[in-house]
Amino acid sequence: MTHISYPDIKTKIGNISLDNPFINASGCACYSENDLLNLINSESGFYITKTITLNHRDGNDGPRYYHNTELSLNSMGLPNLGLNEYLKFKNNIKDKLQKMNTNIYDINNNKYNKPLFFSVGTMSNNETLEILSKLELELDGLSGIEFNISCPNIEGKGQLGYDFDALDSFLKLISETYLFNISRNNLAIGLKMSPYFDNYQFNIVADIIKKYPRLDFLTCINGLGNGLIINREYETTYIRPNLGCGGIGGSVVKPSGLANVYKFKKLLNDKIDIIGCGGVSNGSDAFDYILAGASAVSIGTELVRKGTKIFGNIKKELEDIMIDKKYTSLGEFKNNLKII
Ligand code: RRO
Repeated sequence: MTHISYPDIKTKIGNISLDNPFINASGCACYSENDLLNLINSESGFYITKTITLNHRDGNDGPRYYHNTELSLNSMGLPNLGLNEYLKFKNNIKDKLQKMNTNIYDINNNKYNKPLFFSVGTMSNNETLEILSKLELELDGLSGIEFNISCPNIEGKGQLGYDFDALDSFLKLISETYLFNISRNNLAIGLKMSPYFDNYQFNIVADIIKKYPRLDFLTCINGLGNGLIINREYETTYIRPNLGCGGIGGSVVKPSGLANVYKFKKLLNDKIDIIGCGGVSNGSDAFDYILAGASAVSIGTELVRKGTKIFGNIKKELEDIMIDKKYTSLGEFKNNLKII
């Protein structure tokens, strides 16, 4: 009988250890307590909330989400339950897990085995500071914070990621808070990035990021803003907000996602970990992102389409590719893309 030894797919974001590199893309299947419990019970390596604002938001009027086999289009407008509800969820997980038949809660060591990240909104500097002052008192059970500098769907508000001076001022402001003094071993801090398309943009943003060495990770990329999909039969848009335009996700954005991971990894080297996001639907997509420099991989559109069972499938597919290529750990091919 042949014995297959499974490759090691453990990884790290900052100093947070992960059993595997897979996470839900913020915004996908992570709005409600039930969504988050489903993620805990899935085979993802870690999980993240919908982007959180101080107060509850209903978001934009519907229809506001559409997908077909190749892509998704959304203009959700940041609907979320507000900070207090997500804090309540975080603080009650232990009780809930103890009641469920799950090995995610390790009773003997009194700890969770699946790191939780919060996605935090950046609607205004004052609001972000208020969120941070509350979070500073509530860090137990929180492993990471991803600041969303790239929401494409807030009417009247551009992306912080495209306003370089405002981005620098924002990072300076949060870098002076208590949060940035917390050890990397306890908390990973990162940014959900806008997609960039021009080398000038990559260089300028990388230079800004370098000024804040406590940043542990970048998640590249958020949806491609202002896409339009047309329903030809009815001669209408598919979604209602923003004249029918919204953020594009799914397999069509993968080349942009890969290039953003690859370019930032080249510009920032090992100073920062990258979570690859955009068009991941199978193990080959995940392999490509890791080869281009990603330490972890988010799943968005395909998670909404298939549900949390996608994590088990994609993990197995990545392991099979590694077995085929005789890789025994992610480090053997991560950031090893060769130019022909
Ligand atoms: O809620 C949204 O409309 C939304 C957000 Br905050 C985001 O970061 N990315 C996206 O595609 N939609």
